[in-house]
Amino acid sequence: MVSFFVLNHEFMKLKIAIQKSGRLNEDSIKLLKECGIELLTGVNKLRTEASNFPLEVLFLRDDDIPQYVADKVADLGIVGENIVLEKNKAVTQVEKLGFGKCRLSVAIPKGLYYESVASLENKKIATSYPFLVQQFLDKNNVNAEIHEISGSVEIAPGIGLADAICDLVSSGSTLLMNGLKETEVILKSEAVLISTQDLEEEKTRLLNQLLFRIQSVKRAKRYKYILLNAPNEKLNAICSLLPGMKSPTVMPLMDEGWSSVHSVIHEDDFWNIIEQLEKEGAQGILVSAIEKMIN
Ligand code: PRT
Ligand code: ZN
Repeated sequence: MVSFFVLNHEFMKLKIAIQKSGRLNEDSIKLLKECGIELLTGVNKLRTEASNFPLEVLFLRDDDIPQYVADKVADLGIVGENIVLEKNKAVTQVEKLGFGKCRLSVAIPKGLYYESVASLENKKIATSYPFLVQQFLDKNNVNAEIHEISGSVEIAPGIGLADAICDLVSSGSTLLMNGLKETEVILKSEAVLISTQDLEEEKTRLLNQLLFRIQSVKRAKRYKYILLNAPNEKLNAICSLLPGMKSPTVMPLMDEGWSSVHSVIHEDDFWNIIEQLEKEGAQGILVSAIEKMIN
């Protein structure tokens, strides 16, 4: 009995569903790779597994991922928050992943007058997101007719199918090309990791291992490694600009009176700090990407 139990654990794998093809496919695979997970490449286009982590990968259409995860066919999924919220299935959002960023917006023909959400009263809105649009209208006490279409939403006003649209926007060029202007952002979205509710204990342990790696990769992307030379009399001023993870590393150079300073800086402060470092007399400033950052 005991040995069966052990054996069962040994072969337990997490199943993760990712997009088969489309905007999130490459970044999802890249994220797993950055987490040190190597996927076996075979002929099977629907599933594969990792060679060095107990993980099986299912390739699906993004719209189907929340349902598969809710039904526990997959334990985890990587999908846009827009799809998770629209499908409204019983899944848990575990972590935002920092890619696939976009917004779900209402847009109307450029020439039309628009004052506020109330301008949508009694209008016809074409969208692939009927649930989220209805939620938005209800929240704003607006009555409008939702016309659900599955693609090419942006052409709906031009062909007389609707007065307005609600669709995903990233650069805004699709709206521009179709003579539309964005009037309301109803959701800001990015790819998220979702999991089934009540994941069993052993799988939760594996999920936590994966999550630890994902968070280290995400943290590393927000920081840069910086290396510079500083005259010793300026060390205090320069080090106070570079608090680093604990404090900067300072090492003497062969050149008398100079030190080498190593630290990490947050991308938000990057240009500001670089300018101040130069003003304080830092020289030979080198900046590089960090692959993983633990804590
Ligand atoms: O085949 P499958 O069903 O899996 O894929 P799909 O065609 O439904 O989805 P896909 O691959 O287009 O998008 C997958 C996910 O990427 C979406 O659910 C979002 O979470 C995310 N994402 C990020 C986007 C965009 N940016 C985006 N710009 N999804 C779609 N678009 C489209 C938008 O619908 C519009 O047609 O791009 C156009 C607007 O882009 P801009 O740059 O012109 O504003
Ligand atoms: Zn889709």
